Amino acid sequence: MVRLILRATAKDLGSSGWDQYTGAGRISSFYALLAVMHGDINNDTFYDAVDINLLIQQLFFTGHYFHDSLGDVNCDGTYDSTDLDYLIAYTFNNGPEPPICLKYPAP
Ligand SMILES: [Ca+2]
Ligand SMILES: [Ca+2]
Repeated sequence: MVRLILRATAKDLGSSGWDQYTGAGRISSFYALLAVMHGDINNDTFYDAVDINLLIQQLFFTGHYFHDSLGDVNCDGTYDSTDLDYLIAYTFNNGPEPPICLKYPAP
């Protein structure tokens, strides 16, 4: 799983896709961490009411509290009220765990 995440979030170098000289490209620890951290907005390794509160703050009030992809709990490429519903369902109603997001391109 770690290899999959590192490959999927690496910045492609050289020929498009995997090649013998640069492999999958340059590892991006930032995007690799984002792939597994989204939803855990305060980065304390738990999904809880604090994360829900942070998402509410960014969705409905002024301010920008976290990288946009951290709020994309359902991995659809944006954060909105459906991510809030997803996080609430997981935290309080035994909903599905937030998936690993591999779609964010490496910088
Ligand atoms: Ca958290
Ligand atoms: Ca989303």
